[in-house]
Amino acid sequence: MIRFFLIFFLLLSFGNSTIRAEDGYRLWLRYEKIENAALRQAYLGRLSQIFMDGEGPILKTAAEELEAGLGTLLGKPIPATRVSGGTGGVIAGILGRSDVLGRLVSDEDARKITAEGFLLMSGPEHLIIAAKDARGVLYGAFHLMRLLQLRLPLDGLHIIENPKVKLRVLNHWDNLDRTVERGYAGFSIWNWHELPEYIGQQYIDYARANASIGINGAVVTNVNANALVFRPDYLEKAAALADVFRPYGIRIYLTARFSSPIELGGLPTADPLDPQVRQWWKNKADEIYRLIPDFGGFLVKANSEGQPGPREYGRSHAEGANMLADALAPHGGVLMWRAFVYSEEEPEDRAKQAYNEFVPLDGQFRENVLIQVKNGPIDFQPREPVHPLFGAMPQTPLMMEFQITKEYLGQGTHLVGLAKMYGEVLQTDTYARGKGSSVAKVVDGTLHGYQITGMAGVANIGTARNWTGHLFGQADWYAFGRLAWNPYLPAETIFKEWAELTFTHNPEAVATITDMLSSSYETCVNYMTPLGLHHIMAAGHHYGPGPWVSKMPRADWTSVYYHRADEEGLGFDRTETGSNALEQYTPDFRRQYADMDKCPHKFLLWFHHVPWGHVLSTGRTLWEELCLHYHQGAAEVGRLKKKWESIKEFIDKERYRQVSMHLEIQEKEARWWRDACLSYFRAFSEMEIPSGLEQPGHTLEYYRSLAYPYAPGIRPRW
Ligand code: BDP
Repeated sequence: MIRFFLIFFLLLSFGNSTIRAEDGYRLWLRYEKIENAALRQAYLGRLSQIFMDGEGPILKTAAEELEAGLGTLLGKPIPATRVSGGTGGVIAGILGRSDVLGRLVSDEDARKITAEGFLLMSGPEHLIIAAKDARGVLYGAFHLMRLLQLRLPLDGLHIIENPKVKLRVLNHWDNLDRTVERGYAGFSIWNWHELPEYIGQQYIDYARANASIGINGAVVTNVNANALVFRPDYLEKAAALADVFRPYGIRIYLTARFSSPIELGGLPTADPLDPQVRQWWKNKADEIYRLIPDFGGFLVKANSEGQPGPREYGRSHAEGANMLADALAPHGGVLMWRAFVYSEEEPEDRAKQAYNEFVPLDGQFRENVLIQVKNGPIDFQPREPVHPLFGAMPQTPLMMEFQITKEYLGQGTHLVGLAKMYGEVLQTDTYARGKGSSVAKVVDGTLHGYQITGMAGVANIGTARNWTGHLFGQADWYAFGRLAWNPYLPAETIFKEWAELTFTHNPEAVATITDMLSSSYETCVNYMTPLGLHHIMAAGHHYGPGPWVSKMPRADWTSVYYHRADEEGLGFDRTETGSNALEQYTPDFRRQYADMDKCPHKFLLWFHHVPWGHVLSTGRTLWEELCLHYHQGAAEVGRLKKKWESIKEFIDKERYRQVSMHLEIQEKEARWWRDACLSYFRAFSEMEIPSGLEQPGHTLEYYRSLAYPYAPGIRPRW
């Protein structure tokens, strides 16, 4: 009997040896030991030791990461030493520091490497990581370990990777009290109260994770800014974070509240042309750089949603931005000024505001200013056409702002692979310089020759043990980093990488996860805002449907403003007969959307008010098509669940369960979206939901009565 149990338990533990308990904390950096002995041996042939050519904090990090990562992957200590002339092993370093690398790397290759880029090249018994700077070496080291994690061969390796975008930054909408605006993964990881003395392990692991995907900047405070962060004691706290980030090649940035000179400095004004105000900012910048010599700069939200700004003093956004840019310039800092502005007076169409405000200012900004533009003209909706500013400001570097946190895309409970959306936006042609003028080319600077370039992602990170709350939210963080490095990477490539790094090497499971991520974006759009609908979420927290929202302090915060449902039809006419927002795009772009009958369906109701009975190219009426999309979306979530169930055996128990539970919620919420929206719109169309489709389980009154005062992520009232 005892023997029987022993054998039973042995079998049990062997059976599970490849699937250990996991809680998601290790992200995509799990470095599981390579099981295949032959493959391990093959790797060891080139990677048995590490020689570092050069020194400094970032190179030290690279050496430590390689030691730890390769050691775990290969199941054997891989020691790192200074380069000594030996050749077997990894030889990593900065070109031109000593002649060891110089001898191994051709001049032609060396010329091709740019700032932060790297060369990864294998020889018979060695592997070279060569770069022009320390960050490049670190990124090369992580790239090498990714190859091993993906079990890819190193024979004949010759890769040159240069980042296409210079500033690859996360934007944390984190408040100093640790609440996170639009955060669904717990509280802020920055514990300001215990800083600067207490350095949480999570800060270090955060920096590692970012460096591993090429992120080189973090704005640690909310765009709805608090001047307190400029108080000397808070600056010391920020300096402590900067010290953690520095060895990982990450710079810290802060959000600057425009009225800080009043609130903190006691000045009577924050007018950007006032000499005292200008001096205050100069002094503040000097103070910051004394503490943080590599401080990145400021991010500013001004004259938007109640935030103070230059317009209060009759000054332009350029005058406001330039004042701050001048304070930062002597230290090499940059100023990221957001284009997400809309004036106090309600406009005929909010989608037009940023363009109207900023295009006339093209060329008026200092050289160290970037204008940070959201991907679409309204506000991170599930699907928006690209922002008309992309391509319209050739003399001003525009940087992309994506939202990684899913404020409008299912928040903490829906699986939606955002890389698909990012890719769709980046690949869109603006036609600014003729065909082929993609948004990616605007952002990477090649279209207009921008000197600085950037991409920002509003972070989805919090104190949740798995960082992002929804485990698949990690894929969005990962994708953001990879796309900021290379905006041309296909979403599927990223998903596949992430699936394999995060879960398993089983090809079937990897393919299934890739497929789940790839299809989930369209699915979500379908059950939330199909056919170009937008901004019909519940008010305030934006959790769940709220197409009936009609009473808010401003009309352009309501849903009825955006969907314009009436007896006649549905949608916002943004053509010549309506707000003519379409006019802000180039003629070739416009041509695709101007005609209701030719407009791609995904933006139909964004650009047109379409009669309910209008027959679309599918042969169905608008109403039928709307019903079908909502139903398809909800049904797809059921299929997502099935796909996940089909790979259960390849996923560890804990993470399997996490995702399963979220999929249950998503399915319930997708149906809620479908039924609430169709019940509401039905009152206008006066048409029935086609009989083959499931009918809403409740009355419209019921859906309207649902209230969630404690839904997460709302901005606290200070
Ligand atoms: C909106 C959010 C709001 C942010 C704002 C912004 O609802 O919380 O402050 O964007 O980007 O999406 O400034």
